[in-house]
Amino acid sequence: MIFNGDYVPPEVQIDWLTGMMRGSDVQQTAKTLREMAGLFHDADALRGMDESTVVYRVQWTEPVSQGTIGGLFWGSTIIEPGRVGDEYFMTHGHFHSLRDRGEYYGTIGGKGLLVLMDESRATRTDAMFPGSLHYIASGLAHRVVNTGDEPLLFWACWPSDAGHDYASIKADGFGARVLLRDGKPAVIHEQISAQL
Ligand code: PAN
Ligand code: ZN
Repeated sequence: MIFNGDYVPPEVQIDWLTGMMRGSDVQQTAKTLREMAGLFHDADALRGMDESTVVYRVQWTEPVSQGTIGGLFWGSTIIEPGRVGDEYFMTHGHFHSLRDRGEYYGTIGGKGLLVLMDESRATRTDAMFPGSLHYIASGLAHRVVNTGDEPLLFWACWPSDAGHDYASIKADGFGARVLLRDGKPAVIHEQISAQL
């Protein structure tokens, strides 16, 4: 059935070490500080920065249309080194719209932290370094933070029907932030307000 000629996957080439992708099907986006306003906790520090600064770039291929059950997407993300105030550059982060869809991340260069959060806001981090492989279990929101002084590059593979839920992260953030403390990155967990 799959060989009957109805479906020919698009040709794409990747450069493992730089994260570059080539092919007619490749899509790309660059996220600037302007688009990320509200995600960093220090609004004053953000106001003092050039809002056209690129925080990260994503390239990816969608060999089947979004929402297709059983397909896979593939892409790279490069996060620049930098901070807004004491908070390291990072991705937006998201839950998958279909919560029971997982993902793989694999790191090529740089160093950072993968921040994972479940629906109850319990949050933990995994170290990212060249060669680190991350199985992101279904139900976990995921964000990557570049804690190094060079670009952080990782590849990702995710289900074509996963979808991205950015709204809940924009509204409530993650349960922890990665901040510069005493000259090194520290994971600062949110204060849980007392329940009456
Ligand atoms: C990744 C991410 C990519 C950018 O491909 O989409 O790293 O991060 P944000 O989407 O949070 O801006 C992925 O997790 N796809 O599902
Ligand atoms: Zn994802």
